[in-house]
Amino acid sequence: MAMFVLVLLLLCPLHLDPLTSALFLLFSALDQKNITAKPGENITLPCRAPSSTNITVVEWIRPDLRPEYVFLYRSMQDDPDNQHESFKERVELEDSEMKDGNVSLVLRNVTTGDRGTYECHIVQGKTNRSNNEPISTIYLDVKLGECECKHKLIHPVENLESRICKTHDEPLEFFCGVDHMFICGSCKDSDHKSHKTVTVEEEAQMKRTQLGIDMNDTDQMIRVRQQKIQEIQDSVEASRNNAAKALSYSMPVMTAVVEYIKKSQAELTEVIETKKKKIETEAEGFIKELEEEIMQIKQKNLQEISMLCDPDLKKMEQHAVDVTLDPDTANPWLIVSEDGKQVTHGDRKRNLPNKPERFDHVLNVLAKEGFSSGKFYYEVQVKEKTHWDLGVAKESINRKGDIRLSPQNGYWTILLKKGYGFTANAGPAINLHVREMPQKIGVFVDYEEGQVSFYNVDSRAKIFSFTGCNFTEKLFPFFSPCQDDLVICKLKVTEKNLKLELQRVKYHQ
Ligand SMILES: *C1O[C@H](CO)[C@@H](O)[C@H](O)[C@H]1NC(C)=O
Ligand SMILES: *[C@@H]1O[C@H](CO)[C@@H](O)[C@H](O)[C@H]1NC(C)=O
Ligand SMILES: *[C@@H]1O[C@H](CO)[C@@H](O)[C@H](O)[C@H]1NC(C)=O
Ligand SMILES: *[C@@H]1O[C@H](CO)[C@@H](O)[C@H](O)[C@H]1NC(C)=O
Ligand SMILES: *[C@@H]1O[C@H](CO)[C@@H](O)[C@H](O)[C@H]1NC(C)=O
Ligand SMILES: *[C@@H]1O[C@H](CO)[C@@H](O)[C@H](O)[C@H]1NC(C)=O
Ligand SMILES: *[C@@H]1O[C@H](CO)[C@@H](O)[C@H](O)[C@H]1NC(C)=O
Ligand SMILES: *[C@@H]1O[C@H](CO)[C@@H](O)[C@H](O)[C@H]1NC(C)=O
Repeated sequence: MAMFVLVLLLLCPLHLDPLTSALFLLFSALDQKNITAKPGENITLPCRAPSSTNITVVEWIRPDLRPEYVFLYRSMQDDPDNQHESFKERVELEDSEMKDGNVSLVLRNVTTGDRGTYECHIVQGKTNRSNNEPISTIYLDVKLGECECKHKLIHPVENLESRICKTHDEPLEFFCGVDHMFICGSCKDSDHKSHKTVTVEEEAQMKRTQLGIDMNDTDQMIRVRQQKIQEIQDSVEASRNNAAKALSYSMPVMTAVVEYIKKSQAELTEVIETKKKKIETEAEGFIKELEEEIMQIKQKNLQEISMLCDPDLKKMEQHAVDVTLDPDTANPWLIVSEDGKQVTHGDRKRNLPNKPERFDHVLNVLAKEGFSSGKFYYEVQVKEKTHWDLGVAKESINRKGDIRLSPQNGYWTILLKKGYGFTANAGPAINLHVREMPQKIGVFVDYEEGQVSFYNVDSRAKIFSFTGCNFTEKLFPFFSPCQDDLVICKLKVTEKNLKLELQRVKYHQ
C-alpha cells in the first residue's frame, strides 16, 4: 500500500509535468527537426519521399519503443497489428493518397508520452530495404503551457535528488519495463539499451489506466456485492412485509378461530353439564321413586307376611294337643306339678328310683304323650325365663349322663341361654334373630313332612323350623327348665284331637 502511494505520488501529473518540462530545458536536441507541442494538440510530423513514385511501404517508428512502429503502411493498406499501443487510433497519413511523396503523419491528442524521436522510412517500388536510412527524423517535445522558469519548475518538487540518476546526474526520465526501475536517458542508452523502456509519463499513464481497471474491477466487485446486499435486504424486506401481511391476515383469523373454539368449548361444556345435571336429577328422582317403591314393597311384604302368619298359626292351632309332663322321666332335681303342666327346679335333689326313662344327670323332662304320625301343636310359657330348652325328642334317646342336644342325637330343640343368646340346636348351633324375646313358644310337628317349627305366639311369627327330617320313632315333647320353671299352656283341644291323643296315650302305655 505504501509502495502504491509512493508510486502515485511519483507519477502524479501535478508533480511530473513541471519536471518533464524542466527536463526539456535541460536537454538539447541534436541535429534534427524540432517540434514542440502541448498535450491535447493535433500535430503533423512532416515527411516527404524523394520521389512520388510507387511508395510500397511507409514506416513511422520510435526506436525507443517496442514495438517501435508508430504507423505502418504496407501491402497497400494501414497495418495496425504491429503498431505500438499508445498510438492506436491517433495517427494517420496526412494525405492518404501520398501525393507528391507526401507521407506526413498526423498525430492527434498529443500527450507527454509522445515526447521522443520519430523516424520516417519508406520503400519505393522495388528498392532494396537493406539501405533503409530514415528520410526524416523529428524530435517531438511536449511542453506544458507557460512553465518555463527554471526556479518555478524546480520549486514544487521537494526531493528532486531522488529523481536524479545517481550515476549520470540526469533526470530519471524513463521507466525500464525489464528491471522495473526509473532510469535516465544515459542509462537508457547504455545499461538498458536492449530493454524495453517507456517514459515516466507513459508508465504513469499505464499505471493510471491499470489502476483505473483495477479500481473498475474493485468497484465492480464492490458494486456486485452491494447489489447482492441490496438484493438480500430487499428480499428480507419483502419477507418481512410478507410476514407482516401474513400475520395481519392470519391474526384476526386465528383469533376468530380461537374465539370460536373457546365459545364452542364453553357451549359444549354447558350442554354436557346441563345434560349431566338433568340425568343426575332424573336418576335421583328414579332412585327415590324406586326406594319408595322398595319401601312400599317391603311394607306390603311385611303386611302380607304378618297376614300370612295368622292363618298359618291358626292352622297349627287346630292341631293343638293336651300335653302333660311325665314325672318318671324328670331329673331328680325337677318337680312336676300335680296336673303335669308345670316343671320347677327344686331346692334339693329328691331321692327317686333310677328308672331307665329318667334323666339322671341333665335337668330334662319329657311329656307323657308320644306321637308317631300326624301333626301336633302345643304352647309353653317361657315368660321372663332366661335359660331353657324346648322341642321334641325321639324315644330311644340316651337319658343318662351328659347329653348333647342335636338332631343326630334325636333332639330337635331351640335354646335360650343367658350369655349365649337364642339358638337352634341344629348340630352346629344357629343363631336366631328375633325383635323381642318371645313370652310364649308354640311348637308344631308334622311327622310325615319331617317338620318341627317354633313360633312366637304373641307376634304370631315363626322363629325356626327343622325341615326334611326322617322320623322313624315316636316323638315326645321335651322340656328343660334349668334352674327355673316352665309351664305348658292350656289350649282348646278339638274333640278329634282328644280322641287321637287318647289313642296315643294308650299306644304309649
Ligand atoms: C540492393 O542494394 C544493394 C546495395 O545498395 C545492391 O548491391 C543490391 O544489388 C540491391 N538489390 C536489389 C534486388 O536491388
Ligand atoms: C533543436 O533544438 C535543440 C535544442 O533546443 C538545438 O540545439 C538544435 O539546434 C535544434 N535543431 C534545429 C534543426 O533547429
Ligand atoms: C484533433 O483532430 C480531431 C479529429 O480530426 C478533432 O476532432 C479535434 O478537435 C482536433 N483537436 C484539436 C485540439 O484541434
Ligand atoms: C501534404 O498534404 C497535405 C494535404 O494534402 C497538405 O495540407 C500539406 O501541405 C502537404 N505537405 C507537404 C509538405 O506538401
Ligand atoms: C486525449 O488524450 C487524453 C489523455 O490520454 C484523453 O483524456 C482525452 O480524452 C483525449 N482526447 C481526445 C479528443 O481524444
Ligand atoms: C510503378 O508502378 C506502376 C504500376 O504499379 C508500374 O507500372 C511502374 O513500373 C512502377 N515504377 C517503378 C519505378 O517501379
Ligand atoms: C471503467 O468502467 C467503465 C464502465 O464499465 C468504462 O466505461 C471505462 O472505460 C472503464 N475504464 C477503464 C480504465 O477500464
Ligand atoms: C329314613 O330312615 C330310614 C331308617 O333309617 C331309612 O330306611 C329311610 O331311607 C330314610 N329315609 C330318608 C328319606 O332318608
